Amino acid sequence: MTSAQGSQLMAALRNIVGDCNVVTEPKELQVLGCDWTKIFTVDPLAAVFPGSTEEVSAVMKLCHENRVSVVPSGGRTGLAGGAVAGNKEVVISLKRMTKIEPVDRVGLTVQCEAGVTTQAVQEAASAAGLFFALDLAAKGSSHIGGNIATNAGGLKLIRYGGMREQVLGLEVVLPDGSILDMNSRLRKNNTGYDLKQLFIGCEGTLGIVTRATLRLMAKPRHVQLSCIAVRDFSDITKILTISNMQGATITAFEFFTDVAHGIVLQHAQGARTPFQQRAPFYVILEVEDAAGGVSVMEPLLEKLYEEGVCLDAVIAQNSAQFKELWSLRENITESLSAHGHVRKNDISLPIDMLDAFIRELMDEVAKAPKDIEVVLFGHIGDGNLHINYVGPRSGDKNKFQDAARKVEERIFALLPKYRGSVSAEHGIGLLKKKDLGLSRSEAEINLMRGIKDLLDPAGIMNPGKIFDRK
Ligand code: FAD
Ligand code: 2HG
Ligand code: ZN
Repeated sequence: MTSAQGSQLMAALRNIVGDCNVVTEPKELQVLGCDWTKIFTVDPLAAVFPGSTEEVSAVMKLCHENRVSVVPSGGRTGLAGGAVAGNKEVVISLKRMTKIEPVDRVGLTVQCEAGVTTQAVQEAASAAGLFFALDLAAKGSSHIGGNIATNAGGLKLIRYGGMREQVLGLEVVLPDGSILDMNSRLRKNNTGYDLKQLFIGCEGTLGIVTRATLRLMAKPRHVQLSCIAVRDFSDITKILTISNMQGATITAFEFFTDVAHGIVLQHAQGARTPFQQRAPFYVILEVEDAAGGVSVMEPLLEKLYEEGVCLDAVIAQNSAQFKELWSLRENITESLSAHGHVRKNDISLPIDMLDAFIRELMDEVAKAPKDIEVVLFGHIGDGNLHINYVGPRSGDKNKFQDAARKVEERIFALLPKYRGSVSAEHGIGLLKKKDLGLSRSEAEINLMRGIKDLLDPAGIMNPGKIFDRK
């Protein structure tokens, strides 16, 4: 693009969204063109903040006519490089689109614009006496549009499903600027292909989500939370099996290693271990009380002690302790970033294969260079393991990434035989493009490419994410 064409494009963008909603200042663009990964080159042409679906549509149409690529951007908490603009793209940030319609208490739905934060939707539901089920530590920053585009999983998937399960309807702006209204509030609608599903988890490669209708539910029964100290990884799956067989309604089943725990204690303000003696693993278990407020947690923990799978356990006795226990899990990501250079994996396995996989994983971990700490945690009740490689901050960032990649490759190579996934919930983005073939067949990837070509023949919609065009 010549500089005259560039200036013309900027003037046209300003004309659509207003002068103050176009950013071209390089320092600001370094932030706006990046997500949480911070390891990829960032080099956007501009960033724009449309205030309505019509403005998103006009921006998209303009970019389409000029064959300028775009990167949709939400709260930029993504962990796969999906919102990174590294090739003179226009970043389209939905941060001004934050309207939430009044909650529908009969049908249990709420409609909102895509720039609303996850937490704002939780709060709107709660203020109406209802509940929005998606929950993740990034909720204060992540947007509903980003949650939809990544099909976010989070801390409560075991009970309520992921983002896909919360979406009833969507409005999407397609790469040519046309508006596709699939924003129905129907619970049941078997009228041909369910097209909205294509856009959930597409990482912004097929269109821009501008509005959604989300499913709400009655507030859950009172829940109890415990943190359980565990000797051996295999005891974690035993705890899950026993909890299932006891008929517990599990609302969260998370785990972390003592290495993760130590890093949180070091970096998260006010963090304290709830145990006198540290253990190799910890489970965060949240269960609903039975009808009539009868505690399920206490008899369950007794059973776990009896079965010898629990070294020690604490139950949160009040809301402050509840928050404190959760923060031991929720603060891991931020604490790891404070600790050193980080490379992240987000894999999933069939739950009954976890023990066998972990044994093989530990063999690989033992072979890793000594200055790479391997930190394990995640939504283990969903078979979702977060593996973080952490290197000393004093070391060279690029050398660390190369060394961690080598360990990661060996661990990824274990996945196909378990039919595991290289990305459970964070997506492929730029980070895992090379590894897509480990979890998806050639036939599946070709079909994905066909869908991409159909919806985005000009190839301007978040190009280079998930896969490259042939
Ligand atoms: P962004 O990072 O801005 O973008 C993510 C992707 O979505 C990009 O490909 C972008 O192009 C696309 N996109 C954004 N908005 C739109 C739109 N309106 N239309 C189309 N495409 C769009 N993830 C989980 O699944 N579970 C967790 O438990 C979890 N915990 C986290 C905890 C922390 C501390 C952090 C930092 C991240 C965590 N994440 C988790 C990852 C991240 O929060 C999720 O992927 C989230 O859904 C991203 O939302 P966002 O608005 O920040 O999206
Ligand atoms: C979580 O579960 C997030 O806390 C982040 O998905 C995981 O930092 C990570 O690897
Ligand atoms: Zn997670």
